[in-house]
Amino acid sequence: MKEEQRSLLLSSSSCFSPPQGVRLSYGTAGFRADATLLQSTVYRIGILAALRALKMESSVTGIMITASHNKVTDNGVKVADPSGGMLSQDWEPFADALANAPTPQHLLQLITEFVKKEKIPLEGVRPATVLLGRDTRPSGESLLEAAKQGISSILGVAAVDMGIVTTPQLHWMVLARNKGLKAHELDYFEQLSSSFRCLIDLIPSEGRMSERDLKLVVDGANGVGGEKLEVLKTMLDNLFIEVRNSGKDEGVLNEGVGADFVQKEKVVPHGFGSQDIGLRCASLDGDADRLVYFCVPPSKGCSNIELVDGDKMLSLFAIFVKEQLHTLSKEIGENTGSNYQPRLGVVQTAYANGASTNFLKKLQLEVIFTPTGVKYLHEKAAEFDIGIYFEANGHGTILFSESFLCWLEARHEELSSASKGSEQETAALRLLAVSKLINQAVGDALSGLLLVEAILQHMGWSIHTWSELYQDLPSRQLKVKVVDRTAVVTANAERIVVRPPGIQEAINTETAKYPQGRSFIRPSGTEDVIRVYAEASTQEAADSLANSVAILVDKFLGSG
Ligand code: G16
Repeated sequence: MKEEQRSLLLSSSSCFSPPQGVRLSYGTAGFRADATLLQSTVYRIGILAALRALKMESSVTGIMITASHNKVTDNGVKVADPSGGMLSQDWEPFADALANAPTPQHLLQLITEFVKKEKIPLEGVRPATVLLGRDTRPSGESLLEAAKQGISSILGVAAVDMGIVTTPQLHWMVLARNKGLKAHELDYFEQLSSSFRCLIDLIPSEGRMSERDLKLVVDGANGVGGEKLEVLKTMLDNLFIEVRNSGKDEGVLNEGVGADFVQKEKVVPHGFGSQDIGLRCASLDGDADRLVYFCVPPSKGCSNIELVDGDKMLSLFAIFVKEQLHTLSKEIGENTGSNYQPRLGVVQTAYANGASTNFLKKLQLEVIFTPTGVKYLHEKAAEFDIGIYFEANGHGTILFSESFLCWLEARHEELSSASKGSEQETAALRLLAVSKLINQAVGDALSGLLLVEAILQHMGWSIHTWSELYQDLPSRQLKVKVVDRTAVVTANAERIVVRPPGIQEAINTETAKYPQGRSFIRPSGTEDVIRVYAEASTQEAADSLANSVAILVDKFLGSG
């Protein structure tokens, strides 16, 4: 490493000392903590993102300053790889080591060794870029400055501030820039609105919905998603969106609002109530990478909701994609079509409601399980020609492989010259539009929402028809604060606990008491808690099982 580079790193890092007595670790989606603890971590992640951009042939990477669903006083940092996806997992230990290096000298040594090991070309390379974005948290501005300092301490790497954006917008921009495409926010909105329009235009006019059914009320979690949706909705025809909790008024980010609150508590968010009975409603999370739908049923009192979660979005998308693939494979007259059978697969986690997995299997889909965290689900989904992944919390997308898209485009050309307007050509067009609408980099609440809306209009379905695809098993999620959450070690895609010894047997004994009982625990990677999940044949049973397992967690791990 050149002397100029060494002294640049030493002088800039001396302004960012790590917090005393705190060990930060790279969790489910990057680092998260109280915002006051994060200046040095974010500065150091700036260095990491710059090195990653240089390593990957001077490409573009990204940094997003957000703590997503966590409280407003927290913040965090997520890294977008050149693919637009999450940081490659083999760099996570380096991220951990960087965040915890006690002095500038230790930091420099770590970087020098890593650069050598990874053969990162520091000198004489083409310039690389890191795109920066942040959500609406007040602490975001100064943390973004810290990230900029980190990036500019690596020679030859430029930081480009994209301002306040959703997490998926930032990931989308990184992917677009690396593909040599236009990557501004307006390009993102135009791509989403034009592919949505294309899907709507392909619906036969006799199947069109009435104006009332085209209304959607969205809870923006008082965050960036609501703000962006206000812009996007002006570019849409055939959909009337009313945004509430858009962050413009008094409301606090994620407080009694947002997808995480709605999905976990199963109650209406602030600003919703009896006036919404019968309407289709949706909720975004704090950085708009998660989406859930709900409606306020008249019978249960308006604080309870009918939840339509990520599992149901996965099911809806799977039905639609399967239908298009089936149509595409049909023969047309003399044309026997293609023998190519694309592989369609779906990916879930242990949180997936048991009823959803049964439903997907009945559709004869290949269902794969991974641990929680889109980084795991995304990786698995990318192994299919079309891979659909969703966490029950509403985080997910549909991935199309490059080879499948090439085949699809060629097939569409063939069909449009041989049988323009045929159902096969329309199916090909629909799949092409879906691949443009749904974010190929990461789960995206805004693009997911438009795809849900387009499919519901295509099917002529209400939210109730969608919700009734299958009946969810009643479930309950709880959080338990313990002395040390890292004492819990899981296996088999987090479905069993291997440490502390004895706890899995105790969970099994409790679970066996409940018909259709299932329960698991896992340490959260975004909050300092153990998460408990339980499902059973009735809500009372699911609540009781979750409570018993929470007591076991307390007993085995000690309350924190
Ligand atoms: C992040 C991850 C998700 C994960 C969630 C909760 O979401 O991207 O994949 O489901 O955290 O993780 P945990 O249960 O480990 O706390 P977000 O929306 O908070 O960035």
